[in-house]
Amino acid sequence: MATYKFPDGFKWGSATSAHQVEGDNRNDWTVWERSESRVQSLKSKGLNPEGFISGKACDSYNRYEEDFNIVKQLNQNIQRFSIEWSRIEPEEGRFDSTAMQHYIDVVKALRDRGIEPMVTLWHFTNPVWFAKKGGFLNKKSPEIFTRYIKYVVDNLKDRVGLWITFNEPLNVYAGLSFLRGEWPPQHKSLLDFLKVRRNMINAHTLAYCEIKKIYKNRIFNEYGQDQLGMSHNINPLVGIVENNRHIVSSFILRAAEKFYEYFGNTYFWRKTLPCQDFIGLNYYTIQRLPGSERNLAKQDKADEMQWEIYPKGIYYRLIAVKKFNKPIFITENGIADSADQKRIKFIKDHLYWVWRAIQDGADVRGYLYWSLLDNFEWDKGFAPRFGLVEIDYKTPIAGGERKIRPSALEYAKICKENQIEN
Ligand code: IFM
Repeated sequence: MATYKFPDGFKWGSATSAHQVEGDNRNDWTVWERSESRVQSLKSKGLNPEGFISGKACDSYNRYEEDFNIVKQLNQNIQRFSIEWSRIEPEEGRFDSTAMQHYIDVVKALRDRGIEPMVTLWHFTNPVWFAKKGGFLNKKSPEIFTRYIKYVVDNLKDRVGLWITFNEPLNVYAGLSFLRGEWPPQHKSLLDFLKVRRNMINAHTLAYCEIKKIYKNRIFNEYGQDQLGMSHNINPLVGIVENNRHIVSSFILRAAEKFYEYFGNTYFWRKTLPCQDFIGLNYYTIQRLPGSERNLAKQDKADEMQWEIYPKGIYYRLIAVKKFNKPIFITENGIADSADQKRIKFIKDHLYWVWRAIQDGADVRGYLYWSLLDNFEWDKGFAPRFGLVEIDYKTPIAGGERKIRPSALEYAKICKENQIEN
């Protein structure tokens, strides 16, 4: 068995998002979850709509201290969570100081436990008033979003040093909501998909400039100025990740691959890189074009999502972004595995490739497993279990009983020893 040591100061943690764990939110998702069309569509597939309504979720809005005690117990020293815009600005232009105080307390609770907060400012959900104005289709959305960002950052500037403006804005949110029409507002239009992407990029750029003004070059983390980034989902196409060992043979498919890469990644980097102090990467699986499928062995499939497990993909992506010379965080990587049989191997195999990328020059500063807790997995409801901590939703206590999974204890050992054995 070999040992792979990570650089001193490497951050080890996990991540959550507000809508997925907090409970009792009131945003465009909660409206959609209960809408007649959504309920009917689930029923027509023989599914019980109750399992697809976020409701109390994990009740982390009230139980965050208990959750952070677990984080501490698991030897993690960084925790990524998100702020729910609809709580902070429940009506347009009205900021709720009680909600803000809540998040100040959340950050304090992390700091008190010696855990670095990484704060996401937007993770898929919008206030209802903003959604009614068209959300990120609205030309003014960059200004509207930045007004919210300024309020939050101003309140947390002395306590938080690592910010993420948007989680997976282009490939996941814009794609699922405006191209495939699967997520709210289920608005399917190529043109509007492109507009949403452009507005989100503009919103990030504007927010970046404003946050820089608020910080005025003061430093609130150990990374100096590296304080603001985005989390980009990088599901690569397999032909590309396998370093030009093209599995797809036809010219058209190769062209499609190039187009996918440009649209999914190159365009994003080109537009946003100057306004990212660090790069946040979310990596789960790969995509395959017709012609590059293979018969997956059982162990190569993630149980609940049917996502192919492809650990080396994280290496290819890290090497691909190394040229940008920016610090990198793996802001998400995880597996839905209720039986907890594949999770620790999944983590170790991915960490091995992260380690290899570091040896080959990628400046990776931390790894955050998705997710700390089982939670509300968007349109898939509560069934997929990504958590290091199992939530038993059946117990009468709101937000369910927390049960630390065996893989979490093994991951805790890695966090403590700053190394993996594989
Ligand atoms: O649960 C999501 C998260 O909200 C964003 N990244 C992918 C995760 C798993 O699907």
